[in-house]
Order: sequence, then structure tokens, then C-alpha cells
Amino acid sequence: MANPEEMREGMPEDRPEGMPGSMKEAIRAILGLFRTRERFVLTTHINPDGDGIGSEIALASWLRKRGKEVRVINHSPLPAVYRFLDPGGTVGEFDPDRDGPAIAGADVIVVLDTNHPDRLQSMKEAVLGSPATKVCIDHHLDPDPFASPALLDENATSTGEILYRLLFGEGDEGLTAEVATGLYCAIMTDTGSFRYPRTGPLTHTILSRLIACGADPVRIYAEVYERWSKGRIHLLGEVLAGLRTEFEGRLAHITITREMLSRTGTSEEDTDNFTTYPMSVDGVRVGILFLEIEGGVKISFRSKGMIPINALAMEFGGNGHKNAAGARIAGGETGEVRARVLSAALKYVTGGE
Ligand SMILES: [Mn+2]
Repeated sequence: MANPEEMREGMPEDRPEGMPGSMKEAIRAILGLFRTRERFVLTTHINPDGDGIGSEIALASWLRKRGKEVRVINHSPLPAVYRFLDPGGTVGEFDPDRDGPAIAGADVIVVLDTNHPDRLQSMKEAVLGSPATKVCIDHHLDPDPFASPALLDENATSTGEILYRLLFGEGDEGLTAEVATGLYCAIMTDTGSFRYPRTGPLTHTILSRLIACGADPVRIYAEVYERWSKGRIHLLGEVLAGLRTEFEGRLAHITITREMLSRTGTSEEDTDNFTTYPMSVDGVRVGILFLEIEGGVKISFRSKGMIPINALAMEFGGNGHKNAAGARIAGGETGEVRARVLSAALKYVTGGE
């Protein structure tokens, strides 16, 4: 581990005091828009996760309580596992004919949990082409400057945590059970249930407020993690049986083929969090998941400590955080892609402890 001084840097409890002026300014500007504008569109990245969806649900609910007209529109359909957050079925999958006018006519478009228009996929053109004010709230690295105001904090555990600080930095007024549930789900999923490195005292202070205001930790965990299909468990069993280690046990990797998905009746979203398992092997510093997708391979990278696995992802056109990153490689046979990635991984596995 790094020395204690280094470790303290960027620790969550240091942030409120040390919040840069640009962030305070962004908060003021965004709250001003929330107060004065009427028509909002909220969106998040392709294949949305609990942070993207939870943040959308929380912000939509908060804005609607203030009498605002809010549409939530995403490139991808709402993953089944997050339907419990949206019992009214208000989260829509983008249809250019139906949703184009709403996007063009919005006063404000809020992009959550991504800072790159490319990640909006089919919605990119409609969002960038709209005269609406674009707001971005996110915690990923290397932001594209497409939105202003933008509230960005790469030290935050999740977009949900940033959203809490934005909406409830001055107090919990308006923190309904619905808003609290969305934010809790966002933080829970993006912290791997409160254990990833950026989880700190502020995270738990926020969680405590969310629970006090009606988020149910037992129910939210059960909805997200305890509703697996039998096929998904079978898929996991097969994937784990194929786990391999390299470089004297310092790297572990798993591979999921399209054939395995079709045989077990599962899909890409069923592989969510499978990266946990290679990282659970004693002595492993780097874990990699190779997932065959239509026309290529999707790769998820994880690392421990100071190993900057996003640099490895970038070598393959991807990006991400220091300890969690991803890349998509178009074309190429899975075995060949895997061999290339593993040989490039060697220098990361042996360096940067
Ligand atoms: Mn996130």
C-alpha cells in the first residue's frame, strides 16, 4: 500500500472542505437550472448500470416533485434487474421518431454517469443537436467538454454520491424514499456493495441519511443481487471452471463465449460483476474478463492497489479508472485477442505495487 499521506489524498472526507471553486460554481449553476427551467430530459450511457439508472430515477423523482416535466430516455432498454426502481415504467428506450421532439424541445438535458457523448450511442446526435442546455454529472476520467455546467468528480464513488451532494448538500429536505432508494442503489452497485477503494466515511454518512429517509438496504440488495436465473448460475459455474491464472498467479482471467450464453439462455447483462471472481483469488493483482460480443470482444479489466489498469485498457482503445476499466475490440478471434491482451498485461502485473 502507498504511504499514509498518499492514501489520505482524495479520501472522501477531505472533499467537502477541499471542494474546488469550479465544483461549487457548477453546483450553483445546476441548481439554478433545476429551479428556473421546466422541461428536462435525463439520460445515461449504453448498457446502463445501477449507478446510471439509480441516478436517473432519483433526479427524475426530485424534479417531478418540483413540478417539472421530466423524460428519462436511454439508448438501451431498462435492464430487468432495475425495474424495481421504476414500477411506473417511465424509463424509455430511445426511439428517434417518438423521442426526437422531446430532446429537441427540452430546456435542459442532464447526462448522468458518463462524460462522453459517444456513450449515448444512438442518442448522441439528437442530444448534441438539441438547443437545450447540456448538464453533465459524472465521476469518470477524461471528460469530453460537451456539457456546461458540468459537475465532475473522479474521486467520487458514484454519480449517485455526487447527485446526493448536489441536491442535499444543504440538508435532506425533499429526500423522499423514492429518491433515497435510487441513490442507495447507485452507490451500492458502483462501490461493489461498499468495498471498492473510494468508499470512505462520507460515503457511509450519505448512506446513513439515505436509509434514514427510506432506502431499504435488505430489499435493494435482494432486488439487485439475489434474483439470478438458474441459467445465470450455470453460466457462472462454467465460467469459473475455466478460470486461468498467469504470471505466477498474479493475473487471473475468465472467458465467456457467445455459445455459453446461448446454451445457458443468458445475455451480456447476466455477466455483470463476474470480474469479482478472478479478483478473489489469493495473490491476484489483475483480473480480466473476456466476453465475446457480436463482431468482437468486450474486455473488463480490474486491478488492485497502484496498478493503473486503465492504461492497459487504453492500449486497446478503452478507458476507465485506475482499478477498473474496459475496452471493446472489433473483429478478431477471442483466443487471439486474449493472447494479445495477456502479453500486454505482463508489464502492469509486474510493476506498480
Ligand atoms: Mn458510475
